[in-house]
Amino acid sequence: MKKGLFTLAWIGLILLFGLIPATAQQLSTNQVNYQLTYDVNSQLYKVWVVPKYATPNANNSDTKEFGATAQVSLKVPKDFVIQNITDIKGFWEKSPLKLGSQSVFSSAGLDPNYNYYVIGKAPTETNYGPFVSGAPVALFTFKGNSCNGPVGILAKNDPFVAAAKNLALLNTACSFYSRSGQAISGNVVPLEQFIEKLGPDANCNPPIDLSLTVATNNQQPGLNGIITLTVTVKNEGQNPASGVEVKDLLPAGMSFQSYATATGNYTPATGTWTIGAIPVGQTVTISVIAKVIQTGVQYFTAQISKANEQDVDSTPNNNIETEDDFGRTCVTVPAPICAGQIFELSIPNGYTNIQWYKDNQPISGATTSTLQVTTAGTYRFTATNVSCPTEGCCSYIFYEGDCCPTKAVCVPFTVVKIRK
Ligand SMILES: [Ca+2]
Ligand SMILES: [Ca+2]
Repeated sequence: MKKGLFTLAWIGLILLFGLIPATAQQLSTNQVNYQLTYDVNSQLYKVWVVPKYATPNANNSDTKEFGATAQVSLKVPKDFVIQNITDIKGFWEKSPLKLGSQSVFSSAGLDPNYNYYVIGKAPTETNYGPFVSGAPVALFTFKGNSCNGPVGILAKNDPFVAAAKNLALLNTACSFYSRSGQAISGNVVPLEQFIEKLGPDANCNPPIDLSLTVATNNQQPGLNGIITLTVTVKNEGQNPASGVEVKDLLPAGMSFQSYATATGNYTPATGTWTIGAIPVGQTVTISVIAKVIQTGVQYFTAQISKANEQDVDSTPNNNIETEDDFGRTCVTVPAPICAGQIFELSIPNGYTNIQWYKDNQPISGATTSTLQVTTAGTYRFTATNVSCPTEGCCSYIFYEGDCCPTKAVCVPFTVVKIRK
C-alpha cells in the first residue's frame, strides 16, 4: 500500500514536470553532458548543460537551442536537503522528493550514505540560447541545508537508476531533449541526448593546499644583533583558503622589536599571525624584527595553526616538521669558552645515525645525542633519518673567551730612585 501510494505520487510529479518516454533509449548524435559546480563564496550549487555540438546544425537551423523535456538527477549525502532551487533557463521543479530511503528501495542494496533528487523541467519549450560545443549553459542553482560532503549529477550507470526503474517504476536517469537532438523528419521516437555526468562532484568544502616557509636575513648576527625573520604562506592548491592563522613564537633568546605585513595582524605575546583568506596562487608574508639576546643557537619555528578547509597534505598545529605547513630557521651567536669549562650540546630524542663534527671533521666516537665541548671550534651534527628542516641546522660556534677574572687585583709596586 505504501509503495503504491508513493509510486502514484511520483508519477503525478513526472506528468507535471515532463513525460520521459519510456522507450527513448536511442541516443542522438547531438549529445550533452550535465555538470554540477559549487561556489564557495555564494554557497550556491549550479547545474549546467554542456553540449557537444553547436547551433545552428542540420537538425536545428536556429542560432539558439530550444528544448522541452529535461531531467536532472542528483546523488547527495543522506542528510543533505536541497533548498532554494532557482531557475536560470527553463522552469524546474522547486520541491523535489528526496528518494532512496523509502521502503520500496530497501531490497536494492543501495549505499545508505546517499539519497537522490530527481528534478524535472516543465515541458514547455525553453530557449537555452546559442549552444557552442564544450561551453556550459547554466540551467538552475540550488543551496544545501549544510555541508555534508560532495554532491554529484547522478551517473547513468548508478545502481539507483536501475533500482528505481525495477522497484518503483520511476525513470530517474538524467535526460535532455532538444530540437538539435531530433532528426527533422522520419523519427517519431525522441532521441535521448544526455550521455553522462561531466567533471568531479561538487564539494562544498573543497580541499586546500597551504605551504609555509621561514627564512632569516642573517644567520650569524652577533650578540644583540637585529635580524628579520620572514614567514611566507602560499596557497598552492586549487581552491581558496579561509580562516588561516599561523603561530610563530620567538624563542627566549630573541626579543621582539616590530613586525610588518600587508595581510592580517600579528600578536607578539601569543605569536599569532591572523591572516584570513588566501586566494588560489597567492602568497602572503610577514617580517618579524627581533634582537638576538643570547649566545648559542636560537631556533625560530612557524606553522599553520588554523584554516577552515582541510589541507590535502598537512594538518594545522600538529608540530610535524616534515609537513609542508611547518618551517624553521636558526641563528647562531658564537659563545666564549674558557679553559676548564665544559658545555654539553644535545639534540632531541628520536634521531639515529648521529655523527658530531668539529670544524667540519667528524669527531671519533661522537655518535650519541649529546656532545661535551671543552675547546673552541664550530660544532654541528648529522643524523641520517631526519634531514635538517628548511634552511639547515645552525652550527654551534665557541671561541676562546677572554678568560681573565673580571675582579681587578691590586698589585703593589715600588719606586726606586737610581740616579741622583
Ligand atoms: Ca599543505
Ligand atoms: Ca602541520
